[in-house]
Amino acid sequence: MRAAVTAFVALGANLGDPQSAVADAMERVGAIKGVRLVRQSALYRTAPIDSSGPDYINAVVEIETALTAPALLIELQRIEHEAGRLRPYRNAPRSLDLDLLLYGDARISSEALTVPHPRMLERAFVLVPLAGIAPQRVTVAQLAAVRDQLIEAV
Ligand code: PH2
Ligand code: MG
Ligand code: MG
Repeated sequence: MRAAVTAFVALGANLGDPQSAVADAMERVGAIKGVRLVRQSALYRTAPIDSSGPDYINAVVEIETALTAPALLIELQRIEHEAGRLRPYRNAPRSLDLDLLLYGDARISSEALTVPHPRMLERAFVLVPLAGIAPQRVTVAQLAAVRDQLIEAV
């Protein structure tokens, strides 16, 4: 088996019952064959950023995985699809969004996938939960840069 890689996945939802969708998705990510759930953040209620509709519920999980990044992405997209995710337009309100933030220290730039996630440093809804479970991955300056964005633990 491939050596396990530590990766981080961001979860978000703002349609239907977003709290259940995110909690359920955390379990589903942990149930992917070749993935072990290492840590899960608290759930946070966050104001939409460059998006519309109700507040989001956001969280981040740390996993260990034997899957390649593209194989992991396919599994994450399957879980989004099973949660009823539609993609009518960019940043549309969604029943579930799963974004691969970090995959070891890999830098990936393909049509399907960019890692580290290109907008993660601009978003309190990623940095705050990430800092909660992996403080060594986020700096005080990065958190300070997003402190105007509304976010509260659920
Ligand atoms: N996701 C987006 C765009 N805007 N805003 C919040 N608060 N939470 C999100 O998960 C989110 C967003 C694109 O994926
Ligand atoms: Mg996203
Ligand atoms: Mg996404």
